[in-house]
Amino acid sequence: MLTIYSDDHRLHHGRGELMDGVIMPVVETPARADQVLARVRAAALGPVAPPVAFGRAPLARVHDGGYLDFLEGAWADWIATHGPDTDGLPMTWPVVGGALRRDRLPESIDGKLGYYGFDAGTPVTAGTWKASTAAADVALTGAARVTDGARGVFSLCRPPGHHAAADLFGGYCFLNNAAIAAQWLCDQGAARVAILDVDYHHGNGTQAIFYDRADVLFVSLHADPSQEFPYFLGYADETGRGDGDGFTLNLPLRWGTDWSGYGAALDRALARIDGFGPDVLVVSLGLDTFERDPISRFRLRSSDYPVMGDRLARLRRPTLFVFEGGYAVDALGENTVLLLAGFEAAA
Ligand code: 6XA
Ligand code: ZN
Repeated sequence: MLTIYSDDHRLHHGRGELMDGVIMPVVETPARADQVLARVRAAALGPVAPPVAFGRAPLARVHDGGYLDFLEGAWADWIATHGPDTDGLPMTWPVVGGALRRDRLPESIDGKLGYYGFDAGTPVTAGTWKASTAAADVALTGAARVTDGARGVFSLCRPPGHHAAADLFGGYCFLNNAAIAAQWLCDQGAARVAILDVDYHHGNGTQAIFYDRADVLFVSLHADPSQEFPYFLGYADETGRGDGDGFTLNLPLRWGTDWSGYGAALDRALARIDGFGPDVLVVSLGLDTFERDPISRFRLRSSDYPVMGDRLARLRRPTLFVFEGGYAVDALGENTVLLLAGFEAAA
């Protein structure tokens, strides 16, 4: 399987995130992608190629123009106010319901961070924009190889993307790599694209981007948002809206879920995708379902990932894997490659 990868991910290296009541060292580190790449090479999964630069147009098909301008200039704005010794983090938010307003974009960088960011765990750094645009290019280049006829391609994106909405960053995500690739595939002529999100966390950004649409099916297995981040989206009663009614399927699972519960939910997800009949499958590939993940509470084992890859291959669709979360760094490369190799073996 071809892997698309860019060293530019290392330009995004946050110092701290607010977790458990204190600023802690970030868990979303460059070592994650480095470790996965090393394992891709050691296991001889296939060739590794750099991305092609697609520019701003495919980003603007998914993200708000004002949001892209903000992200591009956020670090310069931050250091003009606060200097370069800390990263940009929001701390005041325009809550829903009208008690605070979201119809005014503040001129202050602290105001802008709260306007466009939804958590205090996603630091904006000197290299965030460059790394994020490179990650989008990694996803788009993978999508292009799929349209060229590849059966499966792995886009090793970092930073991840599935929490980023049209005009929101959070959950370590800035640009929604999977959504940008899915929209690009639609723009190239795909009539139906399915996105299967197997990250431990709900892909709230991806769901929101496609919530009104019948041409992009969003199916997600994730920790019950009543227990887990992002808390405010990802419930089973969210099924789409308007034309998109019936084209979102959320399968929330309780803390402690192991393969017995996960595999059954995966079969439901795959049956829905099969019924949809997509031209292309985009998999938001998070490996934070692993039993030793430091911030997650599912109990999947390494031996479960080849089985997952095998089942994905049995859909018999051209498939783009877009890397998302996973923080048990010592096992992350192994688990990722086990899944992708399981896919290849059955494809
Ligand atoms: C809260 C947890 C962020 C989750 C990030 C993630 N700081 N999403 O892995 O898939
Ligand atoms: Zn995650």
